[in-house]
Amino acid sequence: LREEVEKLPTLSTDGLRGHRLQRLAHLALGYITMAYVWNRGDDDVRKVLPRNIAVPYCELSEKLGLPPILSYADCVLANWKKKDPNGPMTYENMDILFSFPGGDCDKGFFLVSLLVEIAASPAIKAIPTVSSAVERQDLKALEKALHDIATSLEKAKEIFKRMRDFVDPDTFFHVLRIYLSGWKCSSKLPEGLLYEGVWDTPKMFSGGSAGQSSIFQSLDVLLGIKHEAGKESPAEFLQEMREYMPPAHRNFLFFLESAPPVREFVISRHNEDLTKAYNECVNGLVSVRKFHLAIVDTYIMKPSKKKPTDGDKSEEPSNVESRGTGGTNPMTFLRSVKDTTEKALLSWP
Ligand code: RCN
Repeated sequence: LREEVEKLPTLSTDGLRGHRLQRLAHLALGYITMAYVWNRGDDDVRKVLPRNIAVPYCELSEKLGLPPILSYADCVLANWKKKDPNGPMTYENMDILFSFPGGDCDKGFFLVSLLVEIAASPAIKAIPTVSSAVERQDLKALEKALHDIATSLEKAKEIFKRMRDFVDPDTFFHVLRIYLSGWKCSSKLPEGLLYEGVWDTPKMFSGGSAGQSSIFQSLDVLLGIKHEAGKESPAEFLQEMREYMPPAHRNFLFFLESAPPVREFVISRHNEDLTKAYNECVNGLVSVRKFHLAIVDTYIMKPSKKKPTDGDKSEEPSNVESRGTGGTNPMTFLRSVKDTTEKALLSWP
């Protein structure tokens, strides 16, 4: 593959007309880059991305406001099509555009993630309704909008459960996880990746992570859930992951920070139905996060503890074994995020 990549011409990005074509090209270059760096997923890694790929990739990344690494916005949000264009957006009627080795593991992982986003999208649409209800002090409208968010979260969790039907834990851990890894604080590329012809020094970028999804970050901001702060804290990681989102998502989160404070409003009203509706949303998030913890246990912790079988020389050193795709310890991070969410529940009376 590397030989073929090195032979590719340096393509101009000027001919990519419109956002959709640019996003598609960014996705393609992201796949080429991950494949070039990680190759077979063993210790034979490359620390230099050749200029014929690096130059158009970084140019396009700049235009799109996305990082020059495969992100959630690429492999999940831009990596799908409908089989029958007139059919529904269901697993059965969809496919991914680009794939990694490991059979259908990538399809299951990316499409289920996408379907979770789709199921949670009514919650995003309810956000302006929540804000205006708080502004107008319309308790009934607020209660209904919060209830709609909770319902949408329940549906998202049901879809999330399908991950177990389509994604094999060992293939995820040993194959797909490697290709989604980044080069920030990476033991394999400790200095990062040199984008030849673009920068004189190597640059570090994180691998894909669910923290790059704007849905759950939006709901945290809306509900006034503030994650553990400090150096290398969940709050810091989540803030950093915003840089990996499409600028429209990043800006949405930024403006949401100054929207009317829902949590304080609910507390100030001492209204049972309203408090319950708020808690229903928080519980919806807790429930998704508990399930996410179970998924991390199945797909990262358990496979990382398995003894390598005879002849399997590709085992990694133990310090990186339990890492998720984002490079952080996913268990510690998610547990803190889940605990903070739980603590946001309001007591009644
Ligand atoms: C795509 C989809 C995902 C994740 C990463 C990518 C992910 C990582 N939790 N989710 N669901 N950790 Cl790149």
